[in-house]
Amino acid sequence: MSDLFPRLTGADSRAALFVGDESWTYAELAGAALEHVVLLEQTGVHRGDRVAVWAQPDLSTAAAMIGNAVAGVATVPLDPKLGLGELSHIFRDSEPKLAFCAERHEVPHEMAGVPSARAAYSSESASLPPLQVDDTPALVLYTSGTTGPPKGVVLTRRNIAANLEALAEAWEWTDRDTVVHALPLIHAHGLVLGLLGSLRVGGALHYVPRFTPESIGEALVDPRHEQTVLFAVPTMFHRIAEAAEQDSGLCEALRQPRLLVSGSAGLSSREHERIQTLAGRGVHERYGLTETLINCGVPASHAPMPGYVGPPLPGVELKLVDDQRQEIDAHDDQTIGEVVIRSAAVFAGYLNRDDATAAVLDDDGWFHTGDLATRTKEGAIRILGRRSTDLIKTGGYRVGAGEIEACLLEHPSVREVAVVGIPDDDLGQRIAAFVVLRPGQSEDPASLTSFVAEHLSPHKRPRDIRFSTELPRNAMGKVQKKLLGG
Ligand code: MCA
Ligand code: AMP
Repeated sequence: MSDLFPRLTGADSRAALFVGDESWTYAELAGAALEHVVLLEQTGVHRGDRVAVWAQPDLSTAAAMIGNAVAGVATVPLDPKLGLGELSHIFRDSEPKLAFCAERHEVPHEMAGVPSARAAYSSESASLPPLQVDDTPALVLYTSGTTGPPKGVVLTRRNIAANLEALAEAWEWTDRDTVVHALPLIHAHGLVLGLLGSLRVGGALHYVPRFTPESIGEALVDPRHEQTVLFAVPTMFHRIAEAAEQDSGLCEALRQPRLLVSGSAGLSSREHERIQTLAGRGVHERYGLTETLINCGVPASHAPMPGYVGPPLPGVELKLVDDQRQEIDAHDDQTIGEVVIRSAAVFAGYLNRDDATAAVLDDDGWFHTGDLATRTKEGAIRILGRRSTDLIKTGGYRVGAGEIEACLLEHPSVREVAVVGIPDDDLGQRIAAFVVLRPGQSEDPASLTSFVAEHLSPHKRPRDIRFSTELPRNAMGKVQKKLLGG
């Protein structure tokens, strides 16, 4: 398919999007996207520019993102929970020509220097011109690294189309499916797979604005849907399982979807078993990164494989390499190597960060993920951890320890700090900060957590603050995070 969203080109009255109690057909979404294109013209936005979109749970948010694509403009999605420090970094780095917010929602922070626009599109029926699958940047997704502020991952139309095509094949994903999810519309999982994936296959997305197990259960049994597929992170499956064990209605709802898909972090065998018992079917896991999109997945035609993320998707080349980046040709499910990936979905680079891009993407197009894994003789991949303890996965969010450390070091009472991820049944890892205060200072943990919350998104707040008199260091003076549980 050389058109990114064929069903928006020949737009019809088939449902495309459900948000809360509202819904739009493909023709209405196309009409709304064209209204956004007019707004872009009126505000002097041109092809090749970037436009930020506050990712509020609203039909107009989707229209703005699709309209941006029609205008040849890359979308920079903004988390409505972004801290002011993060927002100024994103605006400085991506220099958007406009920041759009759906009219019914508050703009969380206004920023001088970036014009803002509000609109509620009225959804007149229309069709879009074809969106050529080419190397036009479509999205800039901000994601944390081990150090420094988040980097903008540039994904092109070709990256997105290639990955969605591979997933559609692996999951037998068609226009009969309505994806149900409650993920934020700022990351690959909720935005690329959930929203753009549903539109590309010509199916529908039922977006649940705020995750609760009950709201997911209601969406799964919504009579408007022919068949559903659930996308969620392990924390959500954990909470759904906890609730379903006490709620037979929810348990019944969990039996309805054609496919249950987990990703963004590893789903423990315990949660796999719980869902299998409750739903009478298991969870199909898949593995990816913002920079590569999804690399591996258990195919729908295959039984779920607890502990494994399946083989590489069609069109994805995967190698395991050692510390010297030499290939390890092992298929024994024992030998551990770093996962490196080559595919048409691998990103175009970090925005304004050629140095950081060169560190992970080699001259032959192989992307070094930092994830450690084994491979079975059938080719199934088992993710075992990451090379760096400084990347934390909490609730499926990637959080760089360095970003939180830098924030806490701005606090006048803090002399030293080390941030680590500690294993957590619910979040996978929870963020813990080990803090050494300046002599004579005293602070309570809540004041430090609030300090982080003033600058960064809520999910970056440490759940544990532990005070100590010094941090464990090696002979070179480097903090020994392993001794702190990280
Ligand atoms: C958090 N809270 C806190 C603290 N930390 N309050 C006080 N002190 C703290 N230290 C706040 C939360 O912000 C929330 O606030 C409230 O406490 C309740 O928290 P909780 O119920 O635990 O919910 P949550 O932690 O906010 O959310 C859990 C979640 C969320 C819904 C599972 O983590 C989530 O949406 N995760 C999805 C991440 C994702 O989409 N990742 C995809 C990356 P309030 O109630 O005000 O909100 S893309 C990717 O990874 C690749 C490509 C892939 O493979 O998919
Ligand atoms: P992000 O860029 O937020 O997309 O995070 C990507 C990281 O999430 C990967 O490098 C992995 O460490 C982790 N990840 C994603 N899916 C899985 C999975 N199914 N199992 C284990 N880790 C995963």
